[in-house]
Amino acid sequence: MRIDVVTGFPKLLEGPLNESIIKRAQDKGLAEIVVHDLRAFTTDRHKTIDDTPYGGGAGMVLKPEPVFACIEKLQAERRYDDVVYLTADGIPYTQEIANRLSLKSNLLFLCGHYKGIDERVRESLVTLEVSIGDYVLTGGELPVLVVIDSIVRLVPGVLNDGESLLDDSFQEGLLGAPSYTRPADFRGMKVPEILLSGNHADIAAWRREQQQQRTEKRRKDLLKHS
Ligand code: J9Q
Repeated sequence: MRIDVVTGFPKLLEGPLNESIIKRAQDKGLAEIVVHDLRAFTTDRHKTIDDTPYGGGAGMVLKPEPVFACIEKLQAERRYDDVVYLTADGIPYTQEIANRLSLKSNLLFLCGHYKGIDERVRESLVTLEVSIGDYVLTGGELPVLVVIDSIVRLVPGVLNDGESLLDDSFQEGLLGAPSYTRPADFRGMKVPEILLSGNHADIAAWRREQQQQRTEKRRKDLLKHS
């Protein structure tokens, strides 16, 4: 899988993409992630990527010229399955969307400012608009990291046995069961006896029950509809 990211703030991405499982995925050749600095596509002395909004109002809007120049250059090199824009007014991001995107070969992500990008970019270049939740952020860089993390871990071969996808509770529409590690007694707080029993069928049934109870108590919305 090849992932390109277009941003005015490449340094916000480089640290997180070069650590842990995402780094390992790239080292193994399972994912290639390339970050592109929008400022490299400006033509003025000050490398201006944003401007004030027409009609007035607070905040700045990403200018169309560097975004078009960057994305058109990339699209001349390969065909993208989707051009994804992270925005608070996008469709809510879910595990189902992550599953679908993880099957693609070429994805291009565009990070906007808090006030967004010129609407003509969205109309002409963007094919998928997603939101990671209902809160205000300063830009699309952190949401892009969330989405890339959720996708890359699903690429076959990225996770090792101890990180198995089979344990992803969200794939079943449930919250996870509680986890414990040694010691079995920490300051008098004991690990549930069943987890020490070695009876794997009973453990699986207990965990399933914990997942049901937690989901019922904390996230009734997950149990409805689907
Ligand atoms: C770019 N708040 O918020 C939720 N998902 C994405 C976003 C977002 C934001 C500001 C800028 C994306």
